[in-house]
This record gives sequence, structure tokens and C-alpha cells, in this order.
Amino acid sequence: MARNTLDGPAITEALALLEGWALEHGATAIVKTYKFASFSEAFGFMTRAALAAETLDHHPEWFNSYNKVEVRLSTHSARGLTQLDFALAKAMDDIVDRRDS
Ligand code: H2B
Repeated sequence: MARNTLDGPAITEALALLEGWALEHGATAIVKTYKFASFSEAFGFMTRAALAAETLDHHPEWFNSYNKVEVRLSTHSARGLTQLDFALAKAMDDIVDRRDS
């Protein structure tokens, strides 16, 4: 998947396809905070997301506090946003949507 940075219109378009993700100041990252019913659910999400990150060879910056997971996605090598960030964001949202099913 392309590791070239997306321009403003492409970022707006990609962001519109997601729910709950926001553009960080400077437009070099997207952020979202997930909240779960328990630490166990939060950590289960992180475990699944870690496997998705490995598959994509693209990794999140994240912070966990009890049932909360704050995620920041950016492509370090490109110093900005690429398709990979949006692919990982979608994979993370899909993991949450598949919960309990
Ligand atoms: N993750 C993120 N977020 N940005 C990168 O530039 C990046 C990565 N590079 N995961 C990958 C790994 C690179 O180091 C490996 C060698 O493909």
C-alpha cells in the first residue's frame, strides 16, 4: 500500500469514510479514543489491533488507561498521513464492530 503522503482533499475524503476519527493539529495524524466496558475488553481490542498492525506492517501510537484506548495514527517514514493510516483506522473500527459477534 502506498506510503506517499495524502494531500488535503484526499485526507478529507478518507476521513469522511470513518466515524469518530479527527485530524490532529498540523494534519500529520488522525486520532480517536475508544472506550470499552472494562480493561479486559480494552486489552482484547489492543491485542486484535496489534495483529492487524503486524499484518499491515503499520503500527499505532496508543495509550491505554483502564477501559480507554487513545489511538494516534501517522506514517513516521512519510512524516504525515498515508493510505496505511486510514487502512489501520478502518481495521480497528472493524474489530470494535465485530465485538460480541
Ligand atoms: N508504522 C508507522 N506508523 N509508520 C511507519 O513509518 C512504519 C510503521 N514503518 N511500522 C514500518 C513499520 C517500517 O519500520 C517497517 C520496516 O516496514
